[in-house]
Amino acid sequence: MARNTVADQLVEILREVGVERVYGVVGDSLNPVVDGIRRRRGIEWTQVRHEESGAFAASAEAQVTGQLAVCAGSCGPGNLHLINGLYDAHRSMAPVLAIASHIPTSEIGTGYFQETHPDRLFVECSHYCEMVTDPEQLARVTRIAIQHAVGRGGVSVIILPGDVAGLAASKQPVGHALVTERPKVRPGPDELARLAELMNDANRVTLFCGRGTQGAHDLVMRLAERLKAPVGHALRGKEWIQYDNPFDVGMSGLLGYGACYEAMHEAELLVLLGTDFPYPAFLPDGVRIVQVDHRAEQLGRRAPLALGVWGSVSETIEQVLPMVREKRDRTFLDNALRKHAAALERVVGAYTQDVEHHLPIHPEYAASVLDEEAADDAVFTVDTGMCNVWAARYISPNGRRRLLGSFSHGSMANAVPQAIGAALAQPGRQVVAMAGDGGFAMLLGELLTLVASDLPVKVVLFNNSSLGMVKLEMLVAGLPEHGTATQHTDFAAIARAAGAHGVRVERPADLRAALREAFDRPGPAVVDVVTDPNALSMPPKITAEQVSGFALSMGRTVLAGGVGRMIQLARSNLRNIPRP
Ligand SMILES: Cc1ncc(C[n+]2csc(CCOP(=O)(O)OP(=O)(O)O)c2C)c(N)n1
Ligand SMILES: [Mg+2]
Repeated sequence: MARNTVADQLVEILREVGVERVYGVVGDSLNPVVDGIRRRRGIEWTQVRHEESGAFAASAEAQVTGQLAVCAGSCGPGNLHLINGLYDAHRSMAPVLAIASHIPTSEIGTGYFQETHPDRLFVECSHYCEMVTDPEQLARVTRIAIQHAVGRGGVSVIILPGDVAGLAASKQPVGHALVTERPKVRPGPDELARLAELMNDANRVTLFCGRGTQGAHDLVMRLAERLKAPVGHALRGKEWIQYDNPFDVGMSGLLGYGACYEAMHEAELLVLLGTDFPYPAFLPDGVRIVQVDHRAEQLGRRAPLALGVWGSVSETIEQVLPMVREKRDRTFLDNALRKHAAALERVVGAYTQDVEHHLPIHPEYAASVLDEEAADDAVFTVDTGMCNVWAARYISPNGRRRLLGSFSHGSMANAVPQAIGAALAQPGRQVVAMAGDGGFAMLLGELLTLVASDLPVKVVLFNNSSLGMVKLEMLVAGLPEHGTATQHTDFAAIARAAGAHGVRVERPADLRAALREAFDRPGPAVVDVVTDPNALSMPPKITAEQVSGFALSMGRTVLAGGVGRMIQLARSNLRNIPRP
């Protein structure tokens, strides 16, 4: 295609780096870009109903493919709507490029119709945020933006006034090899030697894993075997580390379970692997802490370190393993495995009693049936709220499934928009959105996107007619719940009216068949599961004040939710403990 406008040139560069679609909502100032996409083969304009969804979708696409994804918003309110999704993408380190079109250059600074300052607005949620005012800038700024998003992992924003987008493009050649793969970071020899020394000196070592352990499962297991170390994880590490793990002691954090907290606190040396786990309150005082991360700026953000190792997790373990002596004493590990199994045995029955008849349906039951019925390589997107808890406890990772959420930014309404991005990026793969009724309602327009684009996303709605997570938070704080109830809504009927398959499930006995049917049918489906709003879950460590506050405002407490198939892993790990 002949390059003629600045917008065409932008589209051309996006195609060159493999971008196949741009998510957004059209708008006057964006017209040259949308028109450029219409005329260019190999790239599509993907219409969503809210720009925030476009940013979430791009983020999910980037997270499942590992490649750059793109969203766009028109001037003023159009691109302003991107912001929450961009915050999420940025904090998820998803390489996303946002095109924010802008008011005419001649009007900037005059309080013109729809005027905002995207160059100021998006600074905090991006690595790079620059305005193009001259055609000569476009190619270079676009490349720099892409390199920031890919290289540093996160968002770049190009601000393009509509008049500039429509100008004739520069005649300068744009061809340029862009770097799209991130290298592994190898730590310095001194850090590696010191790391080995700390590991060799400590009798009790615990490994705590985050998202940075992606692709390092086997190496983490080898290190744990060498050190006889329990292995726990943060929520974002779960999908990479919690399966086939003979050292598993569960998860720490507000949604945690099992013996991870104890294993971290009873260790002599705690090794944080690729995690920016945000809760200092769950990290131990008086335990030596080592942190390994490929981003130097993350080191020591949450706890004082005995050693910070600037390196990729896999590269660090590969380099350090030859220097680490095999420990013979399994006592610490075996005790942690026993505690973990016992902790899970205590709660495994939490929801299972008479659950086939319990009305409304217990959400933990719904999550466990979903876990069994979903495909082995399904992508689960999980709304912020109680769905996070159900996913953390019931969705069994296996190295092929994916689990996406708004785990760092914690925004509601992420699940369906993220599912749009995952479904478009990987056609043929099962995509399940675990949505809350509050989250689903918040960006309900995307139900129409699912239908319009005929995306086979299966929305499993945990419909408790409640902003349940906040209700729990209020109870924990000793406050009477207020503003958390929402009206009963038949979302299945809404789905059917929109043209999707919709089924409302009120009886537990109907759940499995409803899920199977939704999975078997082509196209979008909403399985509206009416769930119990009083099914609550508590973190494994809560303070006395929290407990009394909780008990004060609630006659009946469920101090810990159940766990799903991970009990089988815990039980089988017990069998690895050598008999005396
Ligand atoms: C955009 C946004 N607004 C508000 C919140 C605070 N918040 C966190 S979870 C939640 C309730 C979510 O309700 P729902 O989607 O129904 O899920 P549930 O917890 O009931 O399962 C709220 C209001 C948030 N995290 N994000
Ligand atoms: Mg709810």
